[in-house]
Amino acid sequence: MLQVGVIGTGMIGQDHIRRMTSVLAGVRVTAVADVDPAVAFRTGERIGATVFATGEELIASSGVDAVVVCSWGPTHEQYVLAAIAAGKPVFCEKPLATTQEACLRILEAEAAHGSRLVQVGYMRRYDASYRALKSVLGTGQIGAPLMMHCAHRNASVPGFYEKEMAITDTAVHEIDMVRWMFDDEITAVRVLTPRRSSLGGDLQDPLMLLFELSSGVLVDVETSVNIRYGYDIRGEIVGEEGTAALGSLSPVHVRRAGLSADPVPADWRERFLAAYDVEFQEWIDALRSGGRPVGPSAWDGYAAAVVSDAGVLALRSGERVPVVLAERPKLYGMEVAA
Ligand code: NAD
Ligand code: ISE
Repeated sequence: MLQVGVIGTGMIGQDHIRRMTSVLAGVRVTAVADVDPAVAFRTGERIGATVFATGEELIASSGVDAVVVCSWGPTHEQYVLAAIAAGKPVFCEKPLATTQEACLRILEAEAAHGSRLVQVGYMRRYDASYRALKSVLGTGQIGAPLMMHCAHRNASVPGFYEKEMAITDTAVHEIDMVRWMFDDEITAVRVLTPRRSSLGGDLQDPLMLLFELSSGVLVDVETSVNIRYGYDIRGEIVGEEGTAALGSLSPVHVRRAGLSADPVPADWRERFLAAYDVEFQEWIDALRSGGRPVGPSAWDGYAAAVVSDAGVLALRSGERVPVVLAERPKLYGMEVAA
């Protein structure tokens, strides 16, 4: 049984605790910590886990074999570094860290440890539709890929959400997905600002991002974070001989009263429910069998941060911004995980 400690028991922390306590096999949540002690105590009491005053104390505990970091992005670096220093595997929700410099510090620490400990929560790699799309691409049946069209739509976002978060917090999922889907790197980013939605207050919403890949493939990503009607994730690849798109998720299609309708998920928890389950079960199984994570690595977290930084610069300047990655350390090989 893998004993897991969860740092950050907010929205996604609770969701991952629920799956580790009542859905998945081979795992037990033995410890929790949150900067808000009331939230941590309520959670600890409910699931019978030890509550620690700080994430660092949780990481040091002998009752914790592996750590899950679900706190706010700017706090990820300190906990990931502490887990590496303790030699414990750590699953960090996206983003790995909020600056590429912080991601580089994590890469250095993991390289000094000598083997992989870090996995980053880019769950789209575990989603059945994205996996099926990648598999169609791999068979060559639509020919060489030329373009991909993506949309990432949230019904609404919290009050603290700022315009650059459409890139660093939202489109960062497409950044990782695109690198994985095409086994390629993004080499430049442009960001266009369409007419502003009146539903987003001062937010510059929507945005239109354009990624160039080293193969010449172009990927456009619409982010709309006040779309109201639900959580809608789209992706279509245009190849030389055909196209392939993410399919409908609904097991049932309803036609009534002059309408033909599929339900739209409310949020990421509903849309990626199964993907998070697979992501965590594969992580748990990997740690229990070989002791090493095999999903999205610290390198993937770093690469996403560099592209995301380029996107922020492109948004501010209106210019095309090239992406320059550091040399990939040997530890991460050339494989694209999961
Ligand atoms: P949230 O605000 O609901 O929860 C975060 C929790 O972390 C809060 O309870 C807060 O008190 C706690 N916290 C903050 N600083 C802390 C610290 N220094 N030490 C310990 N606890 C601390 O946020 P959320 O929506 O659950 O997001 C958390 C992380 O998960 C973010 O990095 C976010 O980007 C990521 N996320 C990923 C997905 C996904 O689809 N993979 C979806 C949502 C959120
Ligand atoms: C949130 O943090 C996520 O990661 C969701 O998957 C994404 O859709 C949302 O825009 C982010 O704020």
